Amino acid sequence: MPNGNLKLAIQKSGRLTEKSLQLLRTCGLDVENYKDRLFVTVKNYNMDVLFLRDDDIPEYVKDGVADIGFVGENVVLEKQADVDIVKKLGYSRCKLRIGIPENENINDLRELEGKTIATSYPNILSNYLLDNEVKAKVIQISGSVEIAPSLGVADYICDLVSTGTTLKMNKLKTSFTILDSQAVLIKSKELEDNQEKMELFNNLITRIDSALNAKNSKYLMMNIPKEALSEIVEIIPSLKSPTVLNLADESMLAIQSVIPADKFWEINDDLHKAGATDILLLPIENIIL
Ligand code: PRT
Ligand code: ZN
Repeated sequence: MPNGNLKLAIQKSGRLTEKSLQLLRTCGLDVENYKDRLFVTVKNYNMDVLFLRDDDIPEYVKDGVADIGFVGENVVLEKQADVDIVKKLGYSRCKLRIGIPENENINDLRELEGKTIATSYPNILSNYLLDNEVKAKVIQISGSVEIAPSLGVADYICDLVSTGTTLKMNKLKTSFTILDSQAVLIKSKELEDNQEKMELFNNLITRIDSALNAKNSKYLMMNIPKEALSEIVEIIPSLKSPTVLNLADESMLAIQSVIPADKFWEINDDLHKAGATDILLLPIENIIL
């Protein structure tokens, strides 16, 4: 497909796939059903989406087979591929953590000295230990790392954790965090040499930024008694000054504002106390600042 289209690699099937497609659709890109395809061409943008195993994405982007990719930061750092990490995408958050038997305690990183740690992330872990001047033995295991201590293969493990259930089921608990990870946008170093693709890329970045801004915001609407205006404006944690509109009932006003999504329940009671009624909280698709 040497067609001048921007080539984006995403995970074919796994934890990142749905969220990656969702982000593209929020960016207004019409990505058709991808099942059993190696790639699809976006109908309304000069872009091809390649479906790959997540482990292969950094290398393909480095080699220019794909121009850009959505992939876990943990994979990018482990593969040590020479690509640019452009932006954190806010989904598939997890932590790479040391896991230890639940009956043990570690308070200081130096207590890892001389221990054997099993992991699928030997590069990230070894670098972390080196930076902290701790000498431990790192052994690489490609799957089911969490069973290594009970098999007697390792003292501790270093693995991705999100809810912690897997560790618990294996009588392990979390200790130090080695890396806070999430999906990131990576880009080939050679992309800058291609002006047409860079235009497509920059336009995509604008769309991604607006989608990420919107995800963290909600649209708040309410009616208030006219005399409560200054009190209510104080309560609302708005991005900009709220919009104030007259209503047919001259004793009332309508207020509209964009607020941080996580703040609503903190201010709801105060809004009611100040006399706000008919409060609506709406999702926002995109925000172009
Ligand atoms: O087939 P392919 O190679 O493409 O996929 P994969 O099986 O290698 O990867 P996949 O789909 O499992 O994960 C893709 C990415 O999702 C990872 O690289 C991370 O960036 C991210 N992610 C987020 C996670 C987790 N959360 C996660 N919890 N990846 C793996 N896990 C595993 C972890 O390894 C452990 O086995 O889930 C278990 C722990 O989960 P909890 O909830 O029990 O703590
Ligand atoms: Zn993988």
